[in-house]
Amino acid sequence: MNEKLLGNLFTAVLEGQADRTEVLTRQGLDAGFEPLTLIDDAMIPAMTEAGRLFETDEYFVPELLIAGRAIQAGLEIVRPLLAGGALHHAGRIVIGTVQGDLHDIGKNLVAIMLEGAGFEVIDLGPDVGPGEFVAAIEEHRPQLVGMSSLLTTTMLAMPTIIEAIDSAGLRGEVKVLVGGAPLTEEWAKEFGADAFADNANAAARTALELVAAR
Ligand code: B1M
Repeated sequence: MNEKLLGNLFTAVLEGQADRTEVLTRQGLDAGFEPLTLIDDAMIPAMTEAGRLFETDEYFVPELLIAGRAIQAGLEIVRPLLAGGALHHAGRIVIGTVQGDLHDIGKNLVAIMLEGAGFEVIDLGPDVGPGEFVAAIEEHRPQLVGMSSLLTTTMLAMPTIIEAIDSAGLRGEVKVLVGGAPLTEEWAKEFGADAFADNANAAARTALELVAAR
């Protein structure tokens, strides 16, 4: 029964059935599944499969879009459970997906886990340019800045954004955490990020470490 529910949730996300994803997510929680099990064992694998189908020309952009909407619907259900009664005691982070990049599912998941770890998250959304990051740092004075990128082309915006933060005289005030599928730890360090995380849990853990090390 339990395995079947995970399988059904996987299919609902993969097929872009947002309503069914919501129902199955609620059923999963009622059946005693941990929120992270629903995410890690059904929702994320469905998005990975959608990406594989895209590569083999069985899925196209519209299918990715509706799968994206379905997973977001599921994430909204588990969000309050993961974010908990966040007290914002850990610090403040400004986060966004970089300029030219519309992928925000991973970034949203990272934001949820950061909230769960006690951060106040200022989420700038997708397609965020250097000027917007700088303005948000000036306005919100965070300890951390988080950048996400899912495209090999848009990840090249990260060094530019760090340069803009530097030029504005704010680099000493913030630690920069980056992530996204095409990035590597080595490359992130090379272009001047303070830390890289390859998943949402690691992002929350690393963010806490960065704040503690300040
Ligand atoms: Co696009 N897309 N997409 N897409 N898409 C990928 C990324 C791709 C790998 C698909 C493929 O070819 N297999 C490919 C990129 C190839 C490359 O650059 N190497 C691709 C492409 C090519 C494109 C377009 C160019 C397609 C086109 O138009 N021809 C286009 C670009 C649009 C743009 O951004 N300008 C495009 C568009 C889209 C949609 C808009 C339709 C949709 C996004 C909807 C949305 O996000 N709201 C979409 C989707 C859904 C995907 C796939 C299928 C799924 C991405 C996802 O949400 N994964 C993706 C294939 C894949 O990933 N297998 C693909 C689930 C998510 C939880 O994981 O985002 O990796 P992820 O986040 C993880 C980690 O990376 C990490 O933690 C997260 C949680 O564990 N992480 C961080 C992420 N950010 C972090 C930040 C951190 C720390 C960790 O610190 C701050």
